[in-house]
Amino acid sequence: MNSIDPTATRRLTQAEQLHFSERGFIKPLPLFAEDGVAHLQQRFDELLGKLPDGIDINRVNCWHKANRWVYDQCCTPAVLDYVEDLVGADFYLWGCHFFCKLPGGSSDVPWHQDAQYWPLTPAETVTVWLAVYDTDDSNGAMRVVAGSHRSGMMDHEQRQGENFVLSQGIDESQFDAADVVTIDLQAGQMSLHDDRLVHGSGPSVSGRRRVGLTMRFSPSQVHCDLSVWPNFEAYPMRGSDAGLNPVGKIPLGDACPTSMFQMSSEFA
Ligand SMILES: O=C(O)CCC(=O)C(=O)O
Repeated sequence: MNSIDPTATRRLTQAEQLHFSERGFIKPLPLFAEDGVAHLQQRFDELLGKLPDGIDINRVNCWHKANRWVYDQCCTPAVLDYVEDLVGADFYLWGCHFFCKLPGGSSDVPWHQDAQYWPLTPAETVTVWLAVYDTDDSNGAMRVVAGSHRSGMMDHEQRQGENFVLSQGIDESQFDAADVVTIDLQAGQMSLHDDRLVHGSGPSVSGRRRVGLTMRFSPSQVHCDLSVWPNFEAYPMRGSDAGLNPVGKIPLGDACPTSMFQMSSEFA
C-alpha cells in the first residue's frame, strides 16, 4: 500500500474549485509521501519490465482493467475526494494511461483538447495526472493553456511523426502563448484538468525520466458512444451508477494491457 502524504487528507478548497472552473486545472495537489513515492517508482519499473517486447508503454491504455495494483491506485480515497469535489457525488473511472518520456522512446504530445478524442457526452471528464518522478520544463512537463476550456472546441489537424503520442494537434496560433502554464510537480504530487483544456508536452531535454499516471473520471451521466469505442467500460467509484455504460470487471492479477482499448474480460 502506498503511504499518503498527511496533507492530502483534505478536500479541495473553494479557491481551488474556483480556479478549476476559471482556469481549467489545479496544481500541485499532495498525494503520496516519500515512502509511497519509492513504492510507486518501484512498481512503475516492474510494470515497464513486464510489457511484452515491442509494446510501447505510451500506446497502451486502461491499466486499471488489467492490473489490480493500478486499479487500487485509482481508488485511493484522497484521489476520489479531490475528484468528487469537482464532478459531484456519482462518478466512474474509465481510463488509465502512463504518459512517459523515457530515453529512446516516442514522447511528444501535441497541443490538444481531450474532448476532441473522446466520444463521451457531455464533455465533463476530469483527469488526474500523478507524477511518478519530479517533472518540470527540463524533462517535458505537461503544459496547459489556462482558461482555454472556456473557448469551445478548437480545430485539430492531423499530426504525423513517430515522436507524437497523439495523432491530432492544435496550431499554436489558436491561443495566446502568455496563457501557457507548466504543470511542474514533485513525485507523488498530482494535478487535475478539464477535458476541454488545451494541453500538450515536448521532449525531455535533460534526459531525466518523466512519467505521469493519468486517471480519467466522469460523472455518471456521461455516456460513451460504443459505436466509436466498443470496448469502453465504466468502473463506478462513488455514489450511484446511472446505468448508461457497460460496467467493467475489477482485475485480480498483475497483468499489462497491450493496446489502447481492451475488454476487462481479457484479463479475467
Ligand atoms: O503527459 C502529457 O504530457 C500529456 C498528458 C495528456 O495529454 C492527458 O493527460 O490528457
